[in-house]
Amino acid sequence: MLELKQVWPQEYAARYREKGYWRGETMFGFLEQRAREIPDHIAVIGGEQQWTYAELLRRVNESAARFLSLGLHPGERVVVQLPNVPEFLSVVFGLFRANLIPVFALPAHRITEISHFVEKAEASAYVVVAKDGDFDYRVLAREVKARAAGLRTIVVIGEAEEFDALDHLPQALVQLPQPPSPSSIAFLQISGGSTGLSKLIPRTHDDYVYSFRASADICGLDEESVFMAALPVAHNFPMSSPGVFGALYAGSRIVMCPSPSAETAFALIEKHRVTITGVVPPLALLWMQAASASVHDISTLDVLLVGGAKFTPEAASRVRETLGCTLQQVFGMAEGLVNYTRLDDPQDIIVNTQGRPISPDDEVLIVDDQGEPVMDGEPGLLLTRGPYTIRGYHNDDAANARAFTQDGYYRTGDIVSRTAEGYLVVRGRAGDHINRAGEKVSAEEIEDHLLAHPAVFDAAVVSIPDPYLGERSCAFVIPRGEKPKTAALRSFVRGRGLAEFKVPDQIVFVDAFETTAVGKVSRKVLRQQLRQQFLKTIPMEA
Ligand code: OOB
Repeated sequence: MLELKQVWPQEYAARYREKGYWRGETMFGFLEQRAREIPDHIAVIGGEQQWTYAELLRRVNESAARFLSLGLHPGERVVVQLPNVPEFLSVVFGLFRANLIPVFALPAHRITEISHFVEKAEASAYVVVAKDGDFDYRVLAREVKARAAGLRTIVVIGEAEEFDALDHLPQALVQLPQPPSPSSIAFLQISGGSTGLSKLIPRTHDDYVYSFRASADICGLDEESVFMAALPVAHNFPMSSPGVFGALYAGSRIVMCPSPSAETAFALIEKHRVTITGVVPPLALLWMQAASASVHDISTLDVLLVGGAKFTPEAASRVRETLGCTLQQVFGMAEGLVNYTRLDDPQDIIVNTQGRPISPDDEVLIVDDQGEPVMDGEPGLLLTRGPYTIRGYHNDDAANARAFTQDGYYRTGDIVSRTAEGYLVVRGRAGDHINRAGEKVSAEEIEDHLLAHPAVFDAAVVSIPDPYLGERSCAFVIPRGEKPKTAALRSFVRGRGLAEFKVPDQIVFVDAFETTAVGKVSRKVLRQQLRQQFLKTIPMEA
């Protein structure tokens, strides 16, 4: 098994400790402490379940013992694919307690993504819920098992069929391990995947706890707050910005929302008197539209975080009047850096910027194509390093060579400008992914799937502005022989076992791609050309 590590140069690590960012807290340690301090406070509500902090801790210890009873050893990796249910917390903190390493998959991921995570992380186990809505994760688990030789165990929450039911595993005899080093890796998060398949992001206890402790503070969470997880909780935004982890750190109450539709979310906001939640821009638009006709009283909501993709100033300016709460923009990434507008910022900053970094020690460089810093107000490429931004991906030398500078800055691929007050405005993106309602889709990954179809000679996937999704994906395809049907091609891609959000929204057949006088153009230039042509000839609603 490859070692998991994340190493900051000595002098940085020393500074981050000295300044009190890294306090030696661990993922399990802070929760245990909270359970000691406020055992009877409600920690999480989901469906019919409601657990206090003491109850959550009891379940965490139980699931730690149960995972170890399977013969899993500290340091082994466990792919976790769970929807927004309270068990997400008992499983994940149970893994932390057992010094096992969760790898966070999204509920939408399918065989292609899951087997990639299992393989890249060398995972020994995979945890799923039996069913979520119509989808049966045990069917997916069977496919994963058949494909991933190294996977020893599949653990199911609920009716397990031939797999191990977490609740039925023995929990008595095992000795739980000593707490891990705070500088060790707590889990693997997944990247948005700008080139090819998602990369694995090793985050340490020290760095991650800092990011959500500080986030909880910036977002005003305390023991009176009720945080609702509306987006899939395995994503970095609802997990830690301030997310469910920030909420637990602050001793708040969590409400697990099974679907982010306005209907479901508003009903839960009313029922549980939710004070703060976070959504992606397309959902914010839907919620704003639904609010006036809704029968639910959502007046307890104080703060709506919006992030994951660009929120237009026009939409941002309507949040207060339509939803009656303060907007907090958040611009973050699973690799680290997170920016927030502050709750007491003037309206102009809240509406027109994507916030400023969490930490005084977040270093932000905005440079031109030559790597020279640009002036305030000018757009440039965002590079960053700091006390919770990674210095490298797991098991991916090629990606590391591309994504990090010699002196350890992460190349975010985002084009931003900085205001005189130090706030960032997202202006665009240099990389070739589609930001589809906050879900990142790699053009290259989808092109590879299209190319596997016998009737596809070549394919280029680009992002197109979309009034609802922010961006949608459009695949330009040169057919080989007879043109395939659009629906057949989309279902072919879906049939390759991909998250639904990656299936091209639109397919345009063309006879050829332009070449330059010199010959073939790069994929990047080709995608740009196709996008420009498309925008010139086809109206946005097409
Ligand atoms: C969040 O994390 P990821 O890893 O799924 O995606 C990161 C990328 C950023 O590099 C940027 O391209 C885009 O998502 N993004 C935004 C944005 N927030 C994220 N683009 C424009 N405006 C924003 N407000 O998406 C994420 C992680 C933590 C907190 C919030 C979002």
